[in-house]
Amino acid sequence: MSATRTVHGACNLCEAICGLRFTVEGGRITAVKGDPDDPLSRGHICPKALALGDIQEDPARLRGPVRRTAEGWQDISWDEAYDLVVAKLLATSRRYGRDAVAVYLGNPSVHNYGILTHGRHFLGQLRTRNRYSATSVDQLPHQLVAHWLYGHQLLIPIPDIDNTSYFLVLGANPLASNGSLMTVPDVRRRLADLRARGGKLVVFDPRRTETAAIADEHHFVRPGTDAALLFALLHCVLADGPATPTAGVDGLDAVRDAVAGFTPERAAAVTGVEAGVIRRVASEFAGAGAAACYGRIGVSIQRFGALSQWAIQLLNLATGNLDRPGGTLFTRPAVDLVGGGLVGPGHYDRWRSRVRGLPEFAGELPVAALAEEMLTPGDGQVRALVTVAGNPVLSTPNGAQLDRALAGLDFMVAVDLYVNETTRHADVILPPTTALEHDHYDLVFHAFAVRNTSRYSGAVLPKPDGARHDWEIFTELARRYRRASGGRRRWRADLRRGLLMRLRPDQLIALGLRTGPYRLRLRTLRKRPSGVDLGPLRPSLPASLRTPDRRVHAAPPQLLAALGESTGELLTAPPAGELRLIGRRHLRSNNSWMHGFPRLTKGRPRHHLLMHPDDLAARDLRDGERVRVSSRVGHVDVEVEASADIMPGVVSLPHGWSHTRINDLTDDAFLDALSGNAALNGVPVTVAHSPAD
Ligand SMILES: Nc1nc2c(c(=O)[nH]1)N[C@H]1C(S)=C(S)[C@@H](COP(=O)(O)OP(=O)(O)OC[C@H]3O[C@@H](n4cnc5c(=O)[nH]c(N)nc54)[C@H](O)[C@@H]3O)O[C@H]1N2
Ligand SMILES: Nc1nc2c(c(=O)[nH]1)N[C@H]1C(S)=C(S)[C@@H](COP(=O)(O)OP(=O)(O)OC[C@H]3O[C@@H](n4cnc5c(=O)[nH]c(N)nc54)[C@H](O)[C@@H]3O)O[C@H]1N2
Ligand code: SF4
Ligand SMILES: [Mo]
Repeated sequence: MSATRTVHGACNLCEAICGLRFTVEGGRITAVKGDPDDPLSRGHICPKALALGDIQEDPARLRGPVRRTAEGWQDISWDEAYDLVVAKLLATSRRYGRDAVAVYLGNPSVHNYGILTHGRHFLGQLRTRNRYSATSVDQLPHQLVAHWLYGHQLLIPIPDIDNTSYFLVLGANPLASNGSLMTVPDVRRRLADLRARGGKLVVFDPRRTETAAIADEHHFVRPGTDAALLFALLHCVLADGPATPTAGVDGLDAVRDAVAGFTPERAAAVTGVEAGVIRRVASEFAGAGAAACYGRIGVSIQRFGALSQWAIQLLNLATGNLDRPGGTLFTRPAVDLVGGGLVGPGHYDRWRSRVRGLPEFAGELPVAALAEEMLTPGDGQVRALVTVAGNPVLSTPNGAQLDRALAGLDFMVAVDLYVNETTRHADVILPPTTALEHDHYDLVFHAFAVRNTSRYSGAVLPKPDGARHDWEIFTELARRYRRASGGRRRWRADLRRGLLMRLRPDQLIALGLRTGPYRLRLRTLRKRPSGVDLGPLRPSLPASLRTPDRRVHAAPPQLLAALGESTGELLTAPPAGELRLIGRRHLRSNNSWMHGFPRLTKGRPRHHLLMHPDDLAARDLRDGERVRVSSRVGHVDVEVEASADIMPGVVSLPHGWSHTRINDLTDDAFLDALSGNAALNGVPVTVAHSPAD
């Protein structure tokens, strides 16, 4: 005998941030639908949203703190857990120095606003230089380039997909991912609309993806060679010179000189894209009137991630498409992280990692260095770890090495809902409430959306007795750590911080909205749970820039120098017969988790290695057989699937699976040199019969 309610909510699983309507019966979710009144997602929903209910019910999900003992996991009280964590971390820091405690923040932490608002109260107190996150296996090149060109790491221009007439996409598959650094729910319909109004979609990807399949044109490009392709496109655009660049841009002359050697013919030999195609795409892009070039994971987690992301910005700038409707524009979010000064502009190379000397960015070191920092003895060796919402054993390069390194730590604590391949090493796991049990405001992804909107969602389900939100866990750890470390006096003096810590996330959001560009009230948003529409992306230059002179710096010295140093390598064709490994995503899976829910994993297997039939034949391999994929750092045995949809010379494995771990093949020494971002795509591998068979 339970009432049925319909409750508005949001999906926080991917960057599309769809508005949802949940049917709740007797405390359980019995149906989930897309919210047609949401001004951004317009009713869109994907199969993963249904899994929000599965996570809620999942018996494997942790409901209270646990401690690892010789006999297995043991329930402990929150009090015991907090005290143990604080005592152990403090002891490590006192004995070996602050840098002996490392932190890894995983992807879901940017989808959970309480972690963003309150995580720093605790993590900041650790004052360690060993801070790591998913950023350096993801969008670090975008942030570095934005920092240099536009003066702030989060000033990332977003494609105006709803108004563009030429959409040039490299290394992204929004039909599977639902968009990234381009929050774009309902992307299939938006791309159909683009084509219906006579626009063109052109995709460069080593695999004929779901997105490539609906494009006007798809071209294979050899993994890791996009920078050569992009500089050749730029070479054509700048040499032909019909387009008018965006106003207020400095440095394009230096760029023209720097890309002089990137002729379409030379780029063709490296990339596998015909010179004629490069010439034609360049001239169509420059002549389209409103065009947007966009590149995502495929061109970020690779050898030349920063140069590729720079080249993408340059292509948009040089053709006047930056800050133009239908081109790429900065957003104007209701809580303004950039303009409101809530996130700093970023800084580069203020310090370096101890062992390999990799540069920090915005206070974080590249996660490819984490395992060696644990395994290499000496002053500053990492001996304890805090992970938050992540699974770096599956998500970061040479995961097997990290797995070994974690086993040797003195202490580890994880704030996570699950025991996973990483948190199984933790001494203590502190599980927070689920996404349905807390309220939500999307601090990050409104800021990267193709339309300005704002939405606050209350909790869908009540918080269970004894449960803790992520932000409450951090607040309590912060209090106890402060007390135990004797920092109380300084803390009292630091009034502003103290006040901020006393506010709940929704109170902070209320402040951010009130002082933001639309002066919104949280009260208004509470009354309109589908969200409010704040209009399309609009030109905002030069006011939105954060460079001191309010001009775009198209040719930062570091990027120019890196281009000069890499030109030789960029224009050298890879050795014949080499196989390069790339990753892929599927609509029904989400990074390293949610592979355990039958409703998402039913149907045909999706973990196979995709390989071109010619490459199979050349190695005497058969479709469906188990093969061994080997790289410098490890090997994986997996079934191979013949596919003409993959470029010859390329193989693809999905990312995030626990039994075919792609990151046991990716290499912690294979990086984007400039940013330190892991080059998880384009890894040289060999494929042969599996010795096990
Ligand atoms: N080879 C290859 N590797 C890749 C990629 C690739 O394309 N190819 N992609 C990279 C990218 S882009 C990313 S972002 C990373 C992602 O990799 P990670 O940073 O490791 O993130 P996830 O796998 O999403 O982390 C999942 C964990 O977060 C926990 N979690 C979920 N929600 C919450 C919450 O609200 N609070 C807390 N405390 N915990 C929560 C889950 O229980 C789960 O254990 O992987 C990267 N690795
Ligand atoms: N369903 C689902 N959605 C997700 C996620 C998920 O795991 N599942 N993860 C979320 C996260 S954390 C992120 S960061 C986004 C990522 O969003 P996307 O970037 O759209 O992610 P992918 O689908 O991995 O697409 C990357 C594409 O790059 C191609 N590629 C690989 N190497 C190269 C290369 O060298 N050059 C070029 N040109 N292409 C290359 C691959 O073939 C693939 O098609 O997705 C988010 N959305
Ligand atoms: S597209 Fe992303 S945000 Fe939308 S329902 Fe699916 S997982 Fe959730
Ligand atoms: Mo990501």
